[in-house]
Amino acid sequence: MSKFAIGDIQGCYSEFMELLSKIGFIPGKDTLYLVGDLVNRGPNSLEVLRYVYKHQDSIVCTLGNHDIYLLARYAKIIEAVSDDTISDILTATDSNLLTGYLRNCPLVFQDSEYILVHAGLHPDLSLDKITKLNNLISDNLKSDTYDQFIQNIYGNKPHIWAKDLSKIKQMRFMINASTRMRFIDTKTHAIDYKFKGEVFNHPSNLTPWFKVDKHPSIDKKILFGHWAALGFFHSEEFISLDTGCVWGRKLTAINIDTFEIAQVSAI
Ligand SMILES: [Mn+2]
Repeated sequence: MSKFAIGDIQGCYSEFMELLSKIGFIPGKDTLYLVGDLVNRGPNSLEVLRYVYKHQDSIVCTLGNHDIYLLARYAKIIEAVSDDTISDILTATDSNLLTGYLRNCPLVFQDSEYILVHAGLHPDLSLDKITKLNNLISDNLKSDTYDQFIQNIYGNKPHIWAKDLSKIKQMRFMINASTRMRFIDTKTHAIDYKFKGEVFNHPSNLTPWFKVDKHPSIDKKILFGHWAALGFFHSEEFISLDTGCVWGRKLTAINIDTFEIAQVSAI
């Protein structure tokens, strides 16, 4: 009964299978936490999604920006971006089941020790607020009118949190924070969408979201991905899991009971 967490897979199915065999993952016995971005940019997104769908009873997955992109493409809300690699999912005979699975994944998942999220938790949102917005967004994604919902939540604004935002703007902010955020403005905590570089070489007005004092109600360790340039790190409060497999680097798993790490190189 081991519990593992794995970073951004992004269609790297061969490496995913190699890593699962390396850690000895047994579906039905072990549990696997995935931080999202199962699909896109890599070569075998459809196979990754089918594996996760098949073993969903042993897997917890939070949504990443590329997973939401897939839902938006499936709902025909946006046009294809030139480097996307998800067209075989859109035309697959089981596309409805696979996207249906993603629509049932949360943005944020908590157990007694960990919080799982793709990009991060915004420091201006209390854990209570995060939980409420997470549930509200899940209800909308599961509903029959999810395509209209996705249309409403697509966009960069608002990038600054305010308590008096309308519900839809609160949800848009929450989705962007939990699936896209890396740096935020040191003063306003505005989400920055431009700078994707190294943590030690960032503009002085920006700070990584996890370096801001987090809300005192968040007393669990946060497992996150989305930030290939950051790579793996494990601190008192955070485990960063995206080690850039799709960019030719590594796919990383951590046993979250023993903190043992396993990695495979990109093929
Ligand atoms: Mn991402």
